Amino acid sequence: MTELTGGSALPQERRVVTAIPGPKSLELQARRTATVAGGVGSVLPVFTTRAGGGVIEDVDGNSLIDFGSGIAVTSVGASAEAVVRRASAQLANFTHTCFMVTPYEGYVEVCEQLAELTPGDHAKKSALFNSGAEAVENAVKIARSYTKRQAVVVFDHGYHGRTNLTMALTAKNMPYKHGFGPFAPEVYRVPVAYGYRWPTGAENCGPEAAAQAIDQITKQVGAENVAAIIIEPVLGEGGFIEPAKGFLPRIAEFAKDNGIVFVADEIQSGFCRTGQWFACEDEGVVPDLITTAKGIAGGMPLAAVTGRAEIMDSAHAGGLGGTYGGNPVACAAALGAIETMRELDLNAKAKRIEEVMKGRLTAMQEKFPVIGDIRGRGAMIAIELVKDPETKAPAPEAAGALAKACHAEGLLVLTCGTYGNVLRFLPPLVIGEDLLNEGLDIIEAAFARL
Ligand code: PLZ
Repeated sequence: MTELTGGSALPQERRVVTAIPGPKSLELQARRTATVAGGVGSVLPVFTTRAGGGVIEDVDGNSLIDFGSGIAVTSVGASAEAVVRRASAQLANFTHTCFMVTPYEGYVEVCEQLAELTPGDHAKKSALFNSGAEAVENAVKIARSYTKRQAVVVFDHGYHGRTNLTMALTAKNMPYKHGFGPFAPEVYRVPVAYGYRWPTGAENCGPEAAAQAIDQITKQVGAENVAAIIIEPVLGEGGFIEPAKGFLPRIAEFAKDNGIVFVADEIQSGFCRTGQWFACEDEGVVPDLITTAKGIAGGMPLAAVTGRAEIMDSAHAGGLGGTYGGNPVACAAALGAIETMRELDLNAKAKRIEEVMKGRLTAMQEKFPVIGDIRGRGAMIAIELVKDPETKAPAPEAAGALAKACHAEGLLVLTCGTYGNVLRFLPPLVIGEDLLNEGLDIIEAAFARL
């Protein structure tokens, strides 16, 4: 594979010249602790100076291999040429007018791109926002306004954000919800097809889980009361759970049959991350609404709700918006990111990353039984760690120790999962294959030492 770094000028190499974090990072961390609220965490407190391609440089001169992409954001790299060029030009022209005051072309162009790239050939419209949580909140507003119903159905292990409504939609208590209630009403949670942990086995999981979910919706909520069903086509924070085959199409069909707006939250899984523009394409599911953020704008804050024109237009004029939604610099960055995804064929890159990672991880699983499951698609790959492959008892300590060992060697990895026992790998799609393999070498050595 050639080195396609999205135009980053940074040397694409791992370089560890101090302890990690190094002395300058530790100094900054002390200042940070004095002034930054303790509730805001950091996975690895090395302070960044530059980042691009597949690396992050820190204040101590270390260069880390990036298997995190700032939580699935910098798919095109953190300083992609087209993003920097277009956003810089926009910055020089104007930073803001507020689209609700005087509009500009970039916003319209992003909506045109979204209409083209999202699944389905029906008429589509979009509205732009700042964060993923805000997009999900607006999808709920739009679905309620369209259906004149109130209930929202979400799934076990789901994650949708940290605002009040999206905390209610999110499954996991710690750290997202604990002590922050009361939560928004009319939110109902049903089972998801988690093949690895399904009692009767992964083969039966898709249809069985769908039947259970549908039974709960019809019996406990009433399909006629449901405005929206919201699901991540690959569940991200919950542990990179790919719903077992058949589950998503069945739930989408149930929604269609009952006049429920089916919302795919593609905030983490979208924009080439899984080797397709959107993960729901894998089973040919066409959502009524799609929420996007993260990868859409190469690191600038931008989010969107895109969907069927008649649903999107159901909110009254002036009912949707926000001061910064679809900021012109963020829109310019998004156009640069989308240009990069097309030009470098990042879907193909993501598929190649999957091939390399799954090959290496499968070989590791044979040696290290702590690796219970390998899953995910494209450059959204995870391993679930267990104390014993038979009982599948979660091993969050092992995940924490592994992540720590990787960090010390200059490889940034993240954990996730309801049980905290999943190591997830989200490299920028432009990472070079040498760096990818070097990262996997570090993971393998860390397992050997565990
Ligand atoms: N929906 C599917 O993955 C954000 C959260 C990190 P915001 N995921 C990373 C953290 O601990 O806060 C996410 C997501 C899905 C919604 C969101 C929310 O997106 O841009 O963080 O609001």
